[in-house]
Amino acid sequence: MKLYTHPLSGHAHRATAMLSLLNVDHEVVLMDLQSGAHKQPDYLKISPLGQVPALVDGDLVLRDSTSILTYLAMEHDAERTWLPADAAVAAQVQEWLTTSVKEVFEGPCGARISKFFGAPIDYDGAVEKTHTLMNTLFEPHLAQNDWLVGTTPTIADVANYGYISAVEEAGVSLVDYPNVRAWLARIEALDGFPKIQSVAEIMGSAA
Ligand SMILES: N[C@@H](CCC(=O)N[C@@H](CS)C(=O)NCC(=O)O)C(=O)O
Repeated sequence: MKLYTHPLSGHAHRATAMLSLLNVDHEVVLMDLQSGAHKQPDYLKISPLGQVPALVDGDLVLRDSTSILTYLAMEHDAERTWLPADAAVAAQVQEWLTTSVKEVFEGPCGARISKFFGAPIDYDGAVEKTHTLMNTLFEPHLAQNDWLVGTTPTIADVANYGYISAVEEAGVSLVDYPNVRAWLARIEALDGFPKIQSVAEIMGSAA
């Protein structure tokens, strides 16, 4: 299978992390976002919105990070611990996947792309949304639980990790959220888990 990706993308990091955690053999296609490779006709056949990540496995084409997580967990985890089959647990995982694409996208991801990539997003608003999200949802939940769902890591943790982990680089302190920081460290300690790279590291190494 082929993963179309870019190291600056927290969305793509979800797919990269899952492939690594499950030790799935794959080819990496690095998309040059700066030159607009993701908007070229060939790539738009794979991802009509011109976004990374995308995963191509035979005839299957997936253009969305959380769908890639679902596919990999169902297809490459014989134990089904990353996406348990139990209806209630699977629904709880879905709840957190939706949080990752809505509230985490608007808060932590918004702060990052506003600060570093000039996205037309209100930076202060994204910072405020991040603190609200940490105070109302993540910190209280993680004060009672080691993982977002159940007692072992799932794709819910993988989906939410990247942009929250990267938010301090975007100027939003997590100092008031010790349980969130402990959860991030637990994820990073998982066998095979690749930490998300900082913007400074990637821009530095690209220079
Ligand atoms: N729903 C998609 C969104 C992916 C996404 O927004 N990717 C960004 C990079 S983080 C992108 O490719 N942006 C380029 C664009 O939208 O033009 C997913 O979850 O994979």
